[in-house]
Amino acid sequence: MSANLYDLFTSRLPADPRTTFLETGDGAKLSYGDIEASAGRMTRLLGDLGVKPGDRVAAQVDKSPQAVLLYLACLKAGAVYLPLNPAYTADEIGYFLGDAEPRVLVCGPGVAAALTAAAEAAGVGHVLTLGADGSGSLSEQSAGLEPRAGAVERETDDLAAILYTSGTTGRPKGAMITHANLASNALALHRIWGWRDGDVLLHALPIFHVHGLFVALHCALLNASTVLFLARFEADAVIEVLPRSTVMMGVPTFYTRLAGHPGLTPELCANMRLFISGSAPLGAETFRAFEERSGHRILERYGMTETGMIASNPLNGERLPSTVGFPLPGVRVRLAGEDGGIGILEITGPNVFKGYWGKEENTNEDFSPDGWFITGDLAAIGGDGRVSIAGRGKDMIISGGLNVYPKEIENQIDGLDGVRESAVIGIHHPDLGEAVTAVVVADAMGAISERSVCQGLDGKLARFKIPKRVFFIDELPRNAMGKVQKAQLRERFADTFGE
Ligand code: MLC
Ligand code: AMP
Repeated sequence: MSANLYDLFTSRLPADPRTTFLETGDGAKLSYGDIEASAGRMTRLLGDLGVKPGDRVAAQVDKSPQAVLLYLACLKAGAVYLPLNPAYTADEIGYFLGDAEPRVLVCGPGVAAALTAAAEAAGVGHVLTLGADGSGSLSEQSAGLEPRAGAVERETDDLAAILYTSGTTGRPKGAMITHANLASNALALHRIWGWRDGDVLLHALPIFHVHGLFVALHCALLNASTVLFLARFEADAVIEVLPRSTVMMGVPTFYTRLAGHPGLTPELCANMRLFISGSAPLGAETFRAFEERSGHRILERYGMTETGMIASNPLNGERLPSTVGFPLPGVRVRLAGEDGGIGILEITGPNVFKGYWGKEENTNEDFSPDGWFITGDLAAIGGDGRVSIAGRGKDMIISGGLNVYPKEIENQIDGLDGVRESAVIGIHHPDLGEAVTAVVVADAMGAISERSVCQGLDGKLARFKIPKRVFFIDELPRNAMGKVQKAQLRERFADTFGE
Protein backbone atom coordinates (compact mmCIF):
# COMPACT_ATOMS: atom_id res chain seq x y z
CA MET A 1 0.00 0.00 0.00
CA SER A 2 1.23 3.49 -0.81
CA ALA A 3 2.46 5.53 2.18
CA ASN A 4 1.44 8.82 0.56
CA LEU A 5 0.00 11.04 3.30
CA TYR A 6 -2.54 12.32 0.80
CA ASP A 7 -4.10 8.84 0.68
CA LEU A 8 -4.38 8.83 4.48
CA PHE A 9 -6.35 12.07 4.29
CA THR A 10 -8.65 10.87 1.52
CA SER A 11 -9.31 7.66 3.48
CA ARG A 12 -10.86 9.89 6.18
CA LEU A 13 -13.10 12.07 3.99
CA PRO A 14 -16.53 12.88 5.43
CA ALA A 15 -19.57 10.92 4.26
CA ASP A 16 -21.09 14.13 2.95
CA PRO A 17 -18.73 15.77 0.42
CA ARG A 18 -20.46 19.11 0.99
CA THR A 19 -18.94 19.28 4.48
CA THR A 20 -16.88 22.46 4.72
CA PHE A 21 -13.14 21.95 4.97
CA LEU A 22 -11.97 25.59 5.07
CA GLU A 23 -14.09 28.64 5.85
CA THR A 24 -12.22 31.93 5.59
CA GLY A 25 -12.80 35.07 7.65
CA ASP A 26 -14.94 36.57 4.90
CA GLY A 27 -17.16 33.47 4.76
CA ALA A 28 -15.77 31.84 1.59
CA LYS A 29 -15.93 28.04 1.81
CA LEU A 30 -14.02 25.13 0.32
CA SER A 31 -15.70 21.77 0.83
CA TYR A 32 -14.05 18.38 1.40
CA GLY A 33 -15.57 17.33 -1.90
CA ASP A 34 -13.68 20.15 -3.66
CA ILE A 35 -10.25 18.96 -2.54
CA GLU A 36 -9.82 16.07 -4.96
CA ALA A 37 -10.58 18.05 -8.14
CA SER A 38 -9.04 21.38 -7.10
CA ALA A 39 -5.79 19.89 -5.79
CA GLY A 40 -5.89 17.41 -8.70
CA ARG A 41 -5.78 20.27 -11.22
CA MET A 42 -2.74 21.75 -9.50
CA THR A 43 -1.12 18.31 -9.44
CA ARG A 44 -1.72 18.07 -13.19
CA LEU A 45 -0.14 21.49 -13.74
CA LEU A 46 2.91 20.55 -11.68
CA GLY A 47 3.28 17.39 -13.78
CA ASP A 48 2.95 19.40 -17.01
CA LEU A 49 5.71 21.71 -15.76
CA GLY A 50 7.99 18.70 -15.37
CA VAL A 51 7.69 18.17 -11.60
CA LYS A 52 8.58 14.56 -10.87
CA PRO A 53 8.21 12.65 -7.61
CA GLY A 54 10.94 13.86 -5.25
CA ASP A 55 11.26 17.28 -6.92
CA ARG A 56 10.94 20.27 -4.61
CA VAL A 57 8.18 22.85 -4.97
CA ALA A 58 8.83 26.04 -2.99
CA ALA A 59 5.98 28.29 -1.90
CA GLN A 60 6.32 31.79 -0.45
CA VAL A 61 2.65 32.64 -0.40
CA ASP A 62 0.09 34.30 1.84
CA LYS A 63 -2.30 32.15 3.81
CA SER A 64 -5.29 31.14 1.68
CA PRO A 65 -7.33 28.01 0.87
CA GLN A 66 -5.46 27.79 -2.45
CA ALA A 67 -2.17 27.66 -0.55
CA VAL A 68 -3.49 24.64 1.37
CA LEU A 69 -4.58 23.07 -1.92
CA LEU A 70 -1.09 23.65 -3.30
CA TYR A 71 0.36 21.73 -0.34
CA LEU A 72 -2.08 18.88 -0.90
CA ALA A 73 -1.36 18.96 -4.65
CA CYS A 74 2.36 18.57 -3.95
CA LEU A 75 1.70 15.57 -1.70
CA LYS A 76 -0.51 14.11 -4.40
CA ALA A 77 2.21 14.62 -7.03
CA GLY A 78 4.81 12.99 -4.78
CA ALA A 79 6.66 16.32 -4.80
CA VAL A 80 8.44 17.74 -1.75
CA TYR A 81 6.73 20.84 -0.38
CA LEU A 82 8.97 23.67 0.77
CA PRO A 83 7.00 26.40 2.56
CA LEU A 84 8.67 29.77 3.14
CA ASN A 85 7.67 32.67 5.40
CA PRO A 86 6.23 35.53 3.29
CA ALA A 87 8.19 37.91 5.55
CA TYR A 88 11.52 36.68 4.15
CA THR A 89 13.43 39.12 1.95
CA ALA A 90 14.57 38.29 -1.60
CA ASP A 91 18.12 37.74 -0.22
CA GLU A 92 16.84 35.19 2.28
CA ILE A 93 14.71 33.42 -0.35
CA GLY A 94 17.71 33.29 -2.70
CA TYR A 95 19.56 31.16 -0.17
CA PHE A 96 16.71 28.65 0.20
CA LEU A 97 16.28 28.34 -3.57
CA GLY A 98 20.00 27.83 -4.07
CA ASP A 99 20.12 25.16 -1.38
CA ALA A 100 16.96 23.17 -2.17
CA GLU A 101 16.96 23.68 -5.96
CA PRO A 102 13.20 23.47 -6.39
CA ARG A 103 11.79 22.90 -9.84
CA VAL A 104 8.93 25.33 -9.23
CA LEU A 105 8.59 28.43 -7.05
CA VAL A 106 5.12 29.74 -6.23
CA CYS A 107 5.18 33.26 -4.79
CA GLY A 108 3.01 36.30 -4.22
CA PRO A 109 2.32 38.38 -7.36
CA GLY A 110 3.93 41.39 -5.67
CA VAL A 111 7.33 39.73 -5.19
CA ALA A 112 7.57 37.66 -8.40
CA ALA A 113 9.68 40.26 -10.22
CA ALA A 114 12.07 40.62 -7.27
CA LEU A 115 12.52 36.84 -7.00
CA THR A 116 12.99 36.05 -10.68
CA ALA A 117 16.75 36.66 -10.66
CA ALA A 118 17.24 34.49 -7.56
CA ALA A 119 15.05 31.78 -9.08
CA GLU A 120 17.00 31.83 -12.35
CA ALA A 121 20.32 31.71 -10.51
CA ALA A 122 19.11 28.65 -8.59
CA GLY A 123 17.93 26.91 -11.76
CA VAL A 124 14.25 27.02 -10.77
CA GLY A 125 12.34 25.99 -13.89
CA HIS A 126 9.12 27.91 -13.35
CA VAL A 127 7.88 30.80 -11.21
CA LEU A 128 4.13 30.83 -10.62
CA THR A 129 2.12 33.36 -8.64
CA LEU A 130 -0.58 32.97 -6.03
CA GLY A 131 -2.18 35.94 -4.32
CA ALA A 132 -3.93 36.01 -0.95
CA ASP A 133 -7.26 36.11 -2.83
CA GLY A 134 -6.40 32.98 -4.84
CA SER A 135 -5.62 34.87 -8.05
CA GLY A 136 -2.41 34.46 -10.05
CA SER A 137 -0.85 32.22 -12.66
CA LEU A 138 -1.12 29.06 -10.51
CA SER A 139 -4.91 29.32 -10.55
CA GLU A 140 -5.11 30.57 -14.15
CA GLN A 141 -2.91 27.83 -15.57
CA SER A 142 -4.50 25.01 -13.61
CA ALA A 143 -8.12 26.15 -14.12
CA GLY A 144 -8.95 24.27 -17.32
CA LEU A 145 -6.88 21.15 -16.68
CA GLU A 146 -8.16 17.62 -16.17
CA PRO A 147 -7.69 16.86 -12.45
CA ARG A 148 -5.14 14.17 -11.81
CA ALA A 149 -6.91 11.25 -10.16
CA GLY A 150 -5.12 9.30 -7.46
CA ALA A 151 -1.93 10.18 -5.64
CA VAL A 152 1.53 9.12 -6.76
CA GLU A 153 2.72 6.06 -4.82
CA ARG A 154 5.17 6.87 -2.05
CA GLU A 155 7.27 4.76 0.30
CA THR A 156 7.23 5.56 4.04
CA ASP A 157 10.74 7.00 3.80
CA ASP A 158 10.05 9.31 0.84
CA LEU A 159 10.12 13.03 1.52
CA ALA A 160 6.88 14.97 1.85
CA ALA A 161 8.34 18.31 2.89
CA ILE A 162 11.49 20.25 3.64
CA LEU A 163 11.27 22.93 6.34
CA TYR A 164 14.21 25.20 6.99
CA THR A 165 15.52 25.68 10.49
CA SER A 166 18.85 27.06 11.72
CA GLY A 167 21.49 25.86 14.06
CA THR A 168 23.78 27.91 16.22
CA THR A 169 26.30 28.14 13.42
CA GLY A 170 26.06 28.38 9.69
CA ARG A 171 23.07 28.96 7.46
CA PRO A 172 19.59 27.45 7.78
CA LYS A 173 19.32 23.73 7.20
CA GLY A 174 16.46 22.01 5.41
CA ALA A 175 14.85 19.37 7.66
CA MET A 176 13.78 16.45 5.45
CA ILE A 177 10.39 15.23 6.65
CA THR A 178 8.93 11.99 5.34
CA HIS A 179 5.38 10.84 4.67
CA ALA A 180 5.72 8.37 7.57
CA ASN A 181 6.98 11.11 9.94
CA LEU A 182 3.91 13.21 9.26
CA ALA A 183 1.43 10.34 9.28
CA SER A 184 2.65 8.91 12.60
CA ASN A 185 2.56 12.31 14.30
CA ALA A 186 -0.87 13.24 12.92
CA LEU A 187 -2.42 9.92 13.96
CA ALA A 188 -0.92 10.17 17.46
CA LEU A 189 -2.16 13.74 17.99
CA HIS A 190 -5.58 12.97 16.61
CA ARG A 191 -5.88 10.16 19.13
CA ILE A 192 -4.44 11.77 22.28
CA TRP A 193 -6.34 15.02 21.83
CA GLY A 194 -9.58 13.07 21.49
CA TRP A 195 -10.75 14.49 18.17
CA ARG A 196 -14.40 13.67 17.67
CA ASP A 197 -17.35 14.20 15.34
CA GLY A 198 -18.41 17.81 15.12
CA ASP A 199 -15.06 19.28 16.17
CA VAL A 200 -14.40 22.67 14.54
CA LEU A 201 -10.83 23.98 14.48
CA LEU A 202 -10.08 27.67 14.94
CA HIS A 203 -6.98 28.27 12.81
CA ALA A 204 -5.22 31.64 13.09
CA LEU A 205 -1.63 30.38 12.67
CA PRO A 206 0.61 30.90 9.66
CA ILE A 207 0.90 27.87 7.37
CA PHE A 208 4.61 27.85 6.66
CA HIS A 209 5.55 26.04 9.91
CA VAL A 210 5.03 22.70 11.57
CA HIS A 211 2.42 24.19 13.91
CA GLY A 212 -0.08 25.72 11.48
CA LEU A 213 0.60 23.47 8.50
CA PHE A 214 1.07 20.03 10.01
CA VAL A 215 -0.18 19.88 13.60
CA ALA A 216 -3.33 21.91 13.03
CA LEU A 217 -4.35 21.03 9.48
CA HIS A 218 -3.45 17.34 9.69
CA CYS A 219 -5.59 16.81 12.78
CA ALA A 220 -8.52 18.53 11.07
CA LEU A 221 -8.06 16.53 7.87
CA LEU A 222 -7.91 13.23 9.75
CA ASN A 223 -11.10 14.18 11.53
CA ALA A 224 -12.91 15.59 8.45
CA SER A 225 -13.40 18.71 10.58
CA THR A 226 -14.34 22.18 9.47
CA VAL A 227 -11.53 24.70 9.88
CA LEU A 228 -12.34 28.35 10.59
CA PHE A 229 -9.40 29.62 8.62
CA LEU A 230 -8.39 33.16 9.62
CA ALA A 231 -5.76 34.90 7.48
CA ARG A 232 -3.78 35.87 10.59
CA PHE A 233 -4.08 36.12 14.35
CA GLU A 234 -6.13 39.11 15.33
CA ALA A 235 -7.73 38.96 18.78
CA ASP A 236 -11.06 40.59 17.77
CA ALA A 237 -11.51 38.17 14.87
CA VAL A 238 -10.72 35.18 17.09
CA ILE A 239 -13.18 36.34 19.74
CA GLU A 240 -15.82 36.55 17.02
CA VAL A 241 -15.44 32.95 15.84
CA LEU A 242 -14.74 31.30 19.22
CA PRO A 243 -18.44 30.53 19.85
CA ARG A 244 -18.49 28.38 16.68
CA SER A 245 -15.24 26.54 17.47
CA THR A 246 -14.36 23.55 19.63
CA VAL A 247 -10.55 23.37 19.31
CA MET A 248 -7.97 26.11 18.95
CA MET A 249 -4.20 25.93 18.53
CA GLY A 250 -1.85 28.83 19.04
CA VAL A 251 1.51 30.12 20.16
CA PRO A 252 1.67 31.62 23.68
CA THR A 253 1.36 35.19 22.33
CA PHE A 254 -2.15 34.31 21.07
CA TYR A 255 -3.21 33.35 24.59
CA THR A 256 -1.54 36.33 26.25
CA ARG A 257 -3.42 38.64 23.90
CA LEU A 258 -6.73 36.79 24.31
CA ALA A 259 -6.40 36.80 28.11
CA GLY A 260 -6.08 40.59 27.89
CA HIS A 261 -9.14 40.96 25.64
CA PRO A 262 -12.28 42.23 27.39
CA GLY A 263 -14.48 39.94 25.25
CA LEU A 264 -13.03 36.66 26.60
CA THR A 265 -15.54 35.05 28.97
CA PRO A 266 -16.50 31.48 29.93
CA GLU A 267 -19.81 32.02 28.09
CA LEU A 268 -17.97 32.91 24.88
CA CYS A 269 -16.02 29.65 25.20
CA ALA A 270 -19.08 27.50 25.99
CA ASN A 271 -18.63 25.47 22.81
CA MET A 272 -14.86 25.09 23.19
CA ARG A 273 -13.39 21.83 24.45
CA LEU A 274 -9.67 22.38 23.95
CA PHE A 275 -7.14 25.23 23.75
CA ILE A 276 -3.67 23.99 22.77
CA SER A 277 -0.43 25.98 23.02
CA GLY A 278 3.04 25.31 21.70
CA SER A 279 6.12 26.50 19.77
CA ALA A 280 7.44 28.45 22.76
CA PRO A 281 7.13 28.22 26.54
CA LEU A 282 3.71 29.19 27.83
CA GLY A 283 4.23 31.45 30.84
CA ALA A 284 2.56 30.29 34.06
CA GLU A 285 1.09 33.79 34.32
CA THR A 286 -0.64 33.48 30.93
CA PHE A 287 -1.84 29.97 31.82
CA ARG A 288 -3.48 31.28 35.00
CA ALA A 289 -4.85 34.51 33.49
CA PHE A 290 -6.38 32.56 30.60
CA GLU A 291 -7.97 30.04 32.95
CA GLU A 292 -9.43 32.83 35.04
CA ARG A 293 -10.93 34.60 32.04
CA SER A 294 -12.13 31.61 30.00
CA GLY A 295 -12.57 28.75 32.48
CA HIS A 296 -10.18 26.62 30.38
CA ARG A 297 -6.80 25.16 31.31
CA ILE A 298 -4.62 25.46 28.21
CA LEU A 299 -3.07 22.17 27.10
CA GLU A 300 0.61 22.78 26.40
CA ARG A 301 2.57 20.55 24.07
CA TYR A 302 6.16 20.58 22.84
CA GLY A 303 7.78 19.85 19.52
CA MET A 304 10.12 21.05 16.84
CA THR A 305 10.55 21.15 13.08
CA GLU A 306 12.82 18.10 12.95
CA THR A 307 10.49 15.91 14.98
CA GLY A 308 6.98 17.26 14.83
CA MET A 309 5.34 16.91 18.21
CA ILE A 310 7.26 15.17 20.99
CA ALA A 311 5.25 15.55 24.20
CA SER A 312 1.86 16.79 25.28
CA ASN A 313 -0.01 17.48 28.48
CA PRO A 314 -2.86 15.01 28.87
CA LEU A 315 -6.37 15.63 27.59
CA ASN A 316 -7.92 14.00 30.65
CA GLY A 317 -5.17 14.05 33.29
CA GLU A 318 -3.69 17.10 34.94
CA ARG A 319 -2.55 19.94 32.69
CA LEU A 320 0.25 21.64 34.54
CA PRO A 321 1.73 25.02 33.68
CA SER A 322 5.45 24.99 32.87
CA THR A 323 5.40 21.33 31.87
CA VAL A 324 4.89 19.82 28.44
CA GLY A 325 3.44 16.54 29.63
CA PHE A 326 4.22 13.06 28.42
CA PRO A 327 5.94 11.71 25.30
CA LEU A 328 3.56 10.93 22.44
CA PRO A 329 2.76 7.25 21.76
CA GLY A 330 5.78 5.70 20.03
CA VAL A 331 8.13 8.52 21.10
CA ARG A 332 10.85 7.90 23.70
CA VAL A 333 12.78 10.60 25.55
CA ARG A 334 15.93 10.66 27.67
CA LEU A 335 18.36 13.19 29.10
CA ALA A 336 22.03 13.48 28.15
CA GLY A 337 24.67 15.09 30.37
CA GLU A 338 22.26 15.23 33.28
CA ASP A 339 23.25 17.58 36.06
CA GLY A 340 20.94 18.33 39.00
CA GLY A 341 18.06 16.61 37.23
CA ILE A 342 18.40 18.70 34.06
CA GLY A 343 20.00 17.56 30.82
CA ILE A 344 19.75 17.89 27.06
CA LEU A 345 16.63 16.16 25.81
CA GLU A 346 17.17 13.43 23.23
CA ILE A 347 14.39 11.62 21.47
CA THR A 348 13.67 8.70 19.21
CA GLY A 349 10.51 7.65 17.40
CA PRO A 350 8.73 7.42 14.04
CA ASN A 351 8.35 11.22 14.00
CA VAL A 352 12.09 11.95 13.81
CA PHE A 353 13.13 13.46 10.47
CA LYS A 354 15.46 11.89 7.95
CA GLY A 355 18.28 14.44 8.18
CA TYR A 356 19.24 17.83 6.77
CA TRP A 357 19.04 18.33 3.03
CA GLY A 358 22.52 18.06 1.53
CA LYS A 359 24.17 18.40 4.96
CA GLU A 360 25.21 14.98 6.17
CA GLU A 361 27.75 16.44 8.57
CA ASN A 362 25.13 18.58 10.34
CA THR A 363 22.83 15.58 10.46
CA ASN A 364 25.50 13.45 12.13
CA GLU A 365 26.23 16.16 14.70
CA ASP A 366 22.58 16.26 15.75
CA PHE A 367 22.26 12.52 16.43
CA SER A 368 23.84 10.61 19.31
CA PRO A 369 26.08 7.65 18.42
CA ASP A 370 23.13 5.30 19.07
CA GLY A 371 20.81 7.25 16.79
CA TRP A 372 18.75 9.46 19.12
CA PHE A 373 18.00 12.99 17.95
CA ILE A 374 19.59 15.70 20.12
CA THR A 375 16.94 18.42 20.51
CA GLY A 376 19.24 21.03 22.06
CA ASP A 377 16.56 21.81 24.64
CA LEU A 378 17.27 21.53 28.37
CA ALA A 379 14.70 19.43 30.16
CA ALA A 380 13.80 17.56 33.34
CA ILE A 381 11.86 14.28 33.39
CA GLY A 382 9.75 13.61 36.49
CA GLY A 383 9.40 10.22 38.18
CA ASP A 384 6.03 9.83 36.43
CA GLY A 385 7.62 10.54 33.04
CA ARG A 386 6.33 14.10 32.78
CA VAL A 387 8.68 16.37 30.80
CA SER A 388 9.45 19.99 31.69
CA ILE A 389 11.47 22.20 29.37
CA ALA A 390 13.97 24.03 31.54
CA GLY A 391 15.66 26.18 28.91
CA ARG A 392 17.56 26.05 25.67
CA GLY A 393 21.02 24.64 25.20
CA LYS A 394 21.06 26.24 21.74
CA ASP A 395 21.51 29.95 21.13
CA MET A 396 18.06 30.66 19.75
CA ILE A 397 15.43 33.30 20.45
CA ILE A 398 11.70 32.57 20.11
CA SER A 399 9.78 35.76 19.44
CA GLY A 400 6.02 35.39 19.13
CA GLY A 401 6.54 31.73 18.19
CA LEU A 402 9.05 32.58 15.43
CA ASN A 403 12.62 31.42 15.79
CA VAL A 404 15.44 33.89 15.41
CA TYR A 405 19.08 32.83 15.32
CA PRO A 406 21.37 35.40 16.93
CA LYS A 407 24.34 34.49 14.73
CA GLU A 408 22.47 35.49 11.59
CA ILE A 409 21.63 38.93 13.01
CA GLU A 410 25.09 39.41 14.52
CA ASN A 411 26.73 38.68 11.16
CA GLN A 412 24.63 41.38 9.51
CA ILE A 413 25.18 43.93 12.29
CA ASP A 414 28.93 43.27 12.33
CA GLY A 415 29.00 44.08 8.62
CA LEU A 416 27.60 47.60 9.18
CA ASP A 417 29.93 50.61 9.06
CA GLY A 418 30.76 51.86 12.52
CA VAL A 419 30.24 48.52 14.29
CA ARG A 420 33.11 46.71 15.95
CA GLU A 421 31.13 43.74 17.23
CA SER A 422 27.71 42.75 18.48
CA ALA A 423 25.79 40.21 20.52
CA VAL A 424 22.13 39.47 19.92
CA ILE A 425 20.05 38.18 22.81
CA GLY A 426 16.43 37.41 23.67
CA ILE A 427 14.97 39.57 26.45
CA HIS A 428 11.70 38.75 28.21
CA HIS A 429 8.84 40.55 26.49
CA PRO A 430 5.30 40.52 27.89
CA ASP A 431 3.65 40.02 24.48
CA LEU A 432 6.20 38.16 22.35
CA GLY A 433 7.73 36.01 25.11
CA GLU A 434 11.19 37.09 24.02
CA ALA A 435 12.20 40.13 22.00
CA VAL A 436 15.26 40.30 19.77
CA THR A 437 17.71 42.75 21.34
CA ALA A 438 21.11 43.77 20.02
CA VAL A 439 24.06 44.85 22.13
CA VAL A 440 26.62 46.65 19.99
CA VAL A 441 30.16 47.86 20.47
CA ALA A 442 30.70 50.81 18.12
CA ASP A 443 34.02 51.62 16.46
CA ALA A 444 33.95 54.99 18.15
CA MET A 445 31.50 56.90 20.28
CA GLY A 446 28.57 58.00 18.13
CA ALA A 447 29.84 56.07 15.07
CA ILE A 448 26.43 54.44 14.73
CA SER A 449 22.99 54.87 16.30
CA GLU A 450 20.13 52.55 17.22
CA ARG A 451 18.16 53.81 14.26
CA SER A 452 21.01 53.35 11.77
CA VAL A 453 21.56 49.75 12.94
CA CYS A 454 17.89 48.95 12.24
CA GLN A 455 17.95 50.82 8.94
CA GLY A 456 21.11 48.95 7.96
CA LEU A 457 19.32 45.61 8.45
CA ASP A 458 16.21 46.65 6.53
CA GLY A 459 15.79 44.59 3.36
CA LYS A 460 18.50 42.13 4.44
CA LEU A 461 16.52 40.37 7.16
CA ALA A 462 12.81 39.63 7.54
CA ARG A 463 11.24 42.39 9.69
CA PHE A 464 10.43 40.09 12.60
CA LYS A 465 14.19 39.53 13.06
CA ILE A 466 15.03 43.24 13.32
CA PRO A 467 15.99 44.06 16.94
CA LYS A 468 13.24 45.73 18.95
CA ARG A 469 16.02 47.59 20.82
CA VAL A 470 19.73 48.22 20.23
CA PHE A 471 22.03 49.05 23.14
CA PHE A 472 25.58 50.31 22.95
CA ILE A 473 28.26 49.26 25.42
CA ASP A 474 32.04 49.70 25.55
CA GLU A 475 32.97 46.04 25.57
CA LEU A 476 31.19 42.68 25.38
CA PRO A 477 31.65 40.58 28.54
CA ARG A 478 33.71 37.47 27.75
CA ASN A 479 34.87 34.45 29.72
CA ALA A 480 38.44 33.19 29.90
CA MET A 481 37.94 31.33 26.61
CA GLY A 482 36.87 34.56 24.90
CA LYS A 483 33.22 33.47 24.61
CA VAL A 484 30.67 36.27 24.92
CA GLN A 485 28.75 35.93 28.20
CA LYS A 486 25.23 36.35 26.91
CA ALA A 487 23.71 35.45 30.26
CA GLN A 488 25.32 38.56 31.74
CA LEU A 489 23.90 40.70 28.96
CA ARG A 490 20.44 39.18 29.37
CA GLU A 491 20.59 40.02 33.07
CA ARG A 492 21.78 43.56 32.48
CA PHE A 493 18.99 44.38 30.01
CA ALA A 494 16.33 42.15 31.58
CA ASP A 495 13.89 44.97 32.38
CA THR A 496 13.94 46.56 28.94
CA PHE A 497 10.42 45.58 27.93
CA GLY A 498 8.74 45.57 31.35
CA GLU A 499 7.25 42.71 33.35
C1 MLC B 1 5.34 40.08 13.51
N1 MLC B 1 6.30 40.94 13.91
C2 MLC B 1 7.05 40.33 14.83
C3 MLC B 1 6.50 39.03 14.96
N2 MLC B 1 5.44 38.91 14.14
N3 MLC B 1 8.12 40.73 15.52
C4 MLC B 1 8.68 39.86 16.36
N4 MLC B 1 8.21 38.60 16.55
C5 MLC B 1 7.13 38.17 15.86
N5 MLC B 1 6.67 36.91 16.01
C6 MLC B 1 6.54 42.33 13.50
C7 MLC B 1 6.36 42.57 12.02
O1 MLC B 1 7.56 42.36 11.33
C8 MLC B 1 5.96 44.03 12.03
O2 MLC B 1 7.11 44.80 12.23
C9 MLC B 1 5.11 44.14 13.27
O3 MLC B 1 5.54 43.10 14.14
C10 MLC B 1 3.62 44.02 13.01
O4 MLC B 1 3.38 42.83 12.22
P1 MLC B 1 2.04 41.96 12.37
O5 MLC B 1 2.07 40.91 11.35
O6 MLC B 1 0.88 42.90 12.46
O7 MLC B 1 2.31 41.30 13.79
P2 MLC B 1 1.34 40.49 14.67
O8 MLC B 1 0.05 40.27 13.97
O9 MLC B 1 1.32 41.15 15.99
O10 MLC B 1 2.11 39.08 14.77
C11 MLC B 1 2.50 38.49 15.94
C12 MLC B 1 2.07 37.02 15.95
C13 MLC B 1 2.67 36.32 14.71
C14 MLC B 1 2.58 36.42 17.24
C15 MLC B 1 0.55 36.94 15.91
O11 MLC B 1 4.07 36.50 14.67
C16 MLC B 1 2.33 34.86 14.65
O12 MLC B 1 1.26 34.48 14.17
N6 MLC B 1 3.23 33.99 15.17
C17 MLC B 1 3.06 32.55 15.12
C18 MLC B 1 4.31 31.91 14.62
C19 MLC B 1 4.16 30.38 14.47
O13 MLC B 1 3.21 29.87 13.93
N7 MLC B 1 5.13 29.62 14.98
C20 MLC B 1 5.11 28.18 14.93
C21 MLC B 1 6.50 27.66 14.62
S1 MLC B 1 6.50 25.88 14.57
P3 MLC B 1 7.44 46.15 11.46
O14 MLC B 1 8.80 46.49 11.95
O15 MLC B 1 7.42 45.79 10.00
O16 MLC B 1 6.37 47.10 11.86
C22 MLC B 1 7.45 25.43 15.87
C23 MLC B 1 7.36 24.00 16.29
C24 MLC B 1 6.30 23.82 17.31
O17 MLC B 1 8.05 26.23 16.51
O18 MLC B 1 6.56 23.27 18.38
O19 MLC B 1 5.20 24.26 17.02
P1 AMP C 1 11.39 25.10 15.61
O1 AMP C 1 12.83 24.98 15.33
O2 AMP C 1 10.76 26.30 15.00
O3 AMP C 1 10.69 23.88 15.28
O4 AMP C 1 11.27 25.36 17.17
C1 AMP C 1 11.36 24.31 18.06
C2 AMP C 1 11.76 24.81 19.41
O5 AMP C 1 10.67 25.53 20.01
C3 AMP C 1 12.02 23.69 20.37
O6 AMP C 1 13.31 23.13 20.20
C4 AMP C 1 11.85 24.38 21.70
O7 AMP C 1 13.01 25.11 22.04
C5 AMP C 1 10.73 25.37 21.40
N1 AMP C 1 9.41 24.89 21.89
C6 AMP C 1 8.39 24.36 21.19
N2 AMP C 1 7.34 24.09 22.00
C7 AMP C 1 7.71 24.46 23.24
C8 AMP C 1 7.10 24.44 24.53
N3 AMP C 1 5.86 24.03 24.70
N4 AMP C 1 7.82 24.86 25.60
C9 AMP C 1 9.09 25.31 25.44
N5 AMP C 1 9.71 25.38 24.26
C10 AMP C 1 9.04 24.96 23.17
